[in-house]
Amino acid sequence: MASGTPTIEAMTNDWLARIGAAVDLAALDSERVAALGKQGAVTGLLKTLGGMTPEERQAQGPHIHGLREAVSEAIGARKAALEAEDLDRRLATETLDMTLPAAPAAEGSVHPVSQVMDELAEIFADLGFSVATGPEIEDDWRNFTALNIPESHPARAMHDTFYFDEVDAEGRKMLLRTHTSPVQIRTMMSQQPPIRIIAPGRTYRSDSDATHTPMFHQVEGLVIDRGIHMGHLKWTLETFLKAFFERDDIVLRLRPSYFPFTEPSAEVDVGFTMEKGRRVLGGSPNPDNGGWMELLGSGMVHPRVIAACGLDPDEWQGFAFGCGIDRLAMLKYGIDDLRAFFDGDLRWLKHYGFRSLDVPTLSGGVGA
Ligand code: 2U9
Repeated sequence: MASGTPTIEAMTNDWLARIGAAVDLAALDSERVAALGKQGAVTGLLKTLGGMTPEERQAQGPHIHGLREAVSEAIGARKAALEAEDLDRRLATETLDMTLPAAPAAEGSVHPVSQVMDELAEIFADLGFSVATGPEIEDDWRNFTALNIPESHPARAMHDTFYFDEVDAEGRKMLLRTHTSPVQIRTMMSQQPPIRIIAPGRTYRSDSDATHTPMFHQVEGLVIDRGIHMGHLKWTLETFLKAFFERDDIVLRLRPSYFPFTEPSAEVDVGFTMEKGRRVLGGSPNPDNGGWMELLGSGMVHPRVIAACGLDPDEWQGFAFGCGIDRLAMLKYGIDDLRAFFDGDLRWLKHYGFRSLDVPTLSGGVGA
């Protein structure tokens, strides 16, 4: 090595001193770049090995590589020391207030239709009903024939029901269920009475305007037992509606009607009164300050429907009812546009939605 050129040992000492003197991580990184970077001094020295004779390389190589290793190790050790100092300093100076509330995390919200379905399940569970579900694609027999709906009934028409090209074993087109009634048919075919179920879910009809959407949500209820009569039907609906609308002064009116699957059949109206210019369910309706709102359809299950499911109608009777869930949600939560339910507008959900961890409002129960 030429005279005046520092020895490897002197260079090592010099670099170790510089590294030891680095006051923070940024200064240490500057030393790392100055020594080991692409243009660094130690890197430059390593490059000189390429121009040496084999003998020179054998003599100098271990020293130069030793320098590089010593510098690398010193940088690693200084880095760990500086990081530890930094942590000690932060632990000594920073405080953590464990009593502060956690920062709010972004969370989704429960759709009003889902909320109402939860409430329905809870109210009817208190009355001994369980929730039954079934497929949305159904066959003609379960959706129409078993329910005593005649071949000529307008509901079967192509323009009212969504049919598929696929056919069932009898060669009849499969369809999107037009009500949840096939779920009750399936239950009656597979379980022995007594039966107490509600069947909530999506239903489909070829209908679209301000008050109808092609997909809507329905809940139907079915009770099959011995000695069931209209009194059981009225008490059940009254108890349900009082719990759902959280008012004790709900008044019901049963109006004679006609459905193929029930006999006798009744529309169920609920009395409303005007409060601050709005219709509110509950209270004694009089023509000056309220009226009747049609809310449900109901009736005693037709003996032909009971027989179609393989039960003896002389032994088993039952009542059934049906209601639109979207409408229940609109009435309870003051929502006035049906179509907004299905727009998927997050701003709307933020306004009308429910906190995801909310339990249905009626967790106190209605049986007491
Ligand atoms: C079986 C036997 C009887 C279910 C019933 C209604 C009356 C009814 C409508 C209300 C508004 C449908 O959503 S809506 O358009 N439903 O009026 N539904 S009785 O009767 C059944 C169901 C299944 C085996």
